[in-house]
Amino acid sequence: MNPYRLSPQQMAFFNTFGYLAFPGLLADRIERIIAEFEILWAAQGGGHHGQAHDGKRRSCIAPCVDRSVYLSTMLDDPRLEGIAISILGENFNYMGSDGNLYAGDTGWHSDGWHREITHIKMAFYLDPVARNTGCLRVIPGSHRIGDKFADSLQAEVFNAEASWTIDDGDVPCVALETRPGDVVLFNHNLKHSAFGGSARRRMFTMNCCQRYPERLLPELREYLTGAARFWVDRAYGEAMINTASPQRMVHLEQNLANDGHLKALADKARAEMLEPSRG
Ligand SMILES: O=C(O)CCC(=O)C(=O)O
Repeated sequence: MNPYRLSPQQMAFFNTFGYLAFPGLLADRIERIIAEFEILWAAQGGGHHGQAHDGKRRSCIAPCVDRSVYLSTMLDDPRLEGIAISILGENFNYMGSDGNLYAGDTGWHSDGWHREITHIKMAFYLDPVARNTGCLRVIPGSHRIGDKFADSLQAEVFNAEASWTIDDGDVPCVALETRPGDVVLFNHNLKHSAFGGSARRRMFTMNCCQRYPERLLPELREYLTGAARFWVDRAYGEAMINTASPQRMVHLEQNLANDGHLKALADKARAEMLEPSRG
């Protein structure tokens, strides 16, 4: 059994505020992780889908870690797996990964608005980032759907100027400043953003969620349709699937059993879009 677990206090913090930070958690692996990340970009022409990164628009690789045998092992890392198990249960689902060269700000948003199933994102920033140089900013407690505070924010934060006569960058928040090797994690419902980063701000993410009960499988299939805009045919990349141990497969199995509709949707996206989505 994986012995790594969050403490009751970390769990309470996550439940109340919607995020956690783990300074230095992957310091022992970060050099190789960055090297493998750069190999993926080189294989993709340096930027988005065979183009150079122009420093003006976000370039994206999706799936990201799934394309690399080494990066796929991050899902087996007992520290990351133990964190996900603590929040989501032993049989949590891995929900994919994106790799990014950001350029410019990311406005306030949630990654989902999930009422029943908890979804989390682990984010890995590969350069030192601070409040005004592109670190992740979060609004604590904004993930709690049904809570008056979170619901008011959901109605007002997408236009801070009109709602409160303030700039997006002045919305009260916590700035999760990080160095390479740190890990930050948040509930998908949590409002988050980033401001003032460089023209090649490197980060990638890994998403995980609770296993879906049978009655909510249509919702899981709907979630998976979101991958079609990246022109991917399956829920996971080949390296992730082909090198999966039985333990890793626990976290892949439910999506692999429910992604049969994805290829047709990805084919449609390939026919209709000039390039895969940038995010
Ligand atoms: O670092 C950023 O620009 C924001 C990241 C983000 O919004 C996300 O990964 O969902």
